[in-house]
Amino acid sequence: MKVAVVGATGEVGRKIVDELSDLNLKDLDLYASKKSEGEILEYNDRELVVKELKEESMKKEYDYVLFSAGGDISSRFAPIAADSGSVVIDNSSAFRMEKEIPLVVPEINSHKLKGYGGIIANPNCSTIQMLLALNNVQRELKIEEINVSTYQAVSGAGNKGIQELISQEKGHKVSKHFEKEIHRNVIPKIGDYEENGFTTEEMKMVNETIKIYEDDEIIVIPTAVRVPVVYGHSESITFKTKKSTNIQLVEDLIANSENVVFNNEIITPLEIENDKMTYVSRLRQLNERTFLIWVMANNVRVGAATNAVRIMKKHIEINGVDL
Ligand code: 11C
Repeated sequence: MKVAVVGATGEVGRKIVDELSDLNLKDLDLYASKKSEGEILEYNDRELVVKELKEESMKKEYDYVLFSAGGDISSRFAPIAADSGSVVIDNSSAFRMEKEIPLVVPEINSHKLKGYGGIIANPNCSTIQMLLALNNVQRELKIEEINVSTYQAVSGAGNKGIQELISQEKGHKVSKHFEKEIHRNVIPKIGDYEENGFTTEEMKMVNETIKIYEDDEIIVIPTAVRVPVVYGHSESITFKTKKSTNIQLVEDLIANSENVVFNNEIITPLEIENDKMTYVSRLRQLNERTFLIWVMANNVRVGAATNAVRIMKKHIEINGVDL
């Protein structure tokens, strides 16, 4: 099987390469921008040399090409790869809301992968962990409304976000990437403002939820906030079910959701630096339809690389691609 990773030297790209280890691919090409050309990345017991991404490189037919190099690179190069016969798994927001492009969290809507070739979109990190946590609740009880506030790590903005926090921790005051100092601070704005006053990050949570759950009626009310954490997005969620229920049933549904750990012990971002599970705790009940939870996951793993590689593995499983 032939696989390529585009954006291999980035924060998510490196994690994708790591997550592909258990497949022990013989044919793995790594691409990045010219400035990373020649960089060496370890893959199992091999050293792979990063190549510069060119249109020609995407004209080779790969079984899978995983993109994590931003929306502009995906918009330009992913269609070339798809037209050349490769299945593309794209981590950017470039194609997510296109009607014919599946937006996939395999534990939730893997049926979208059956018989499908072309571009598959990987959702936004804060959406993925929220929908994984609520997956079984939505299936069994249907959710009327999700009210969510996020506490998002700086790595959501890539390595430059991490570097900005580290440099401010050392006393440098410059804020280049975040519009306010992030060290010892919180910033209640991720992305740009849209006309309705919500940010692009918040509207991703609204629109992607409707598409992934295939539920036009579900209401998502988000506030997205950046916090000075390196890895791990946290979310305070209040949700209202359509059917009346009880706290024990909600706990059972969450605890039995795939790749979700329900645990009322407090687990914090520092403890999940390389973790692939979504953690749910602090379950509380307000009334027979309203519940509160705290959700946490590693944003560059569960929210990006792990989901991308899970899409690829599920696509292989469903469609029987030879390894
Ligand atoms: C953040 N969620 O934490 C963003 C990063 O659409 O894939 C992911 C942006 C995206 O800043």
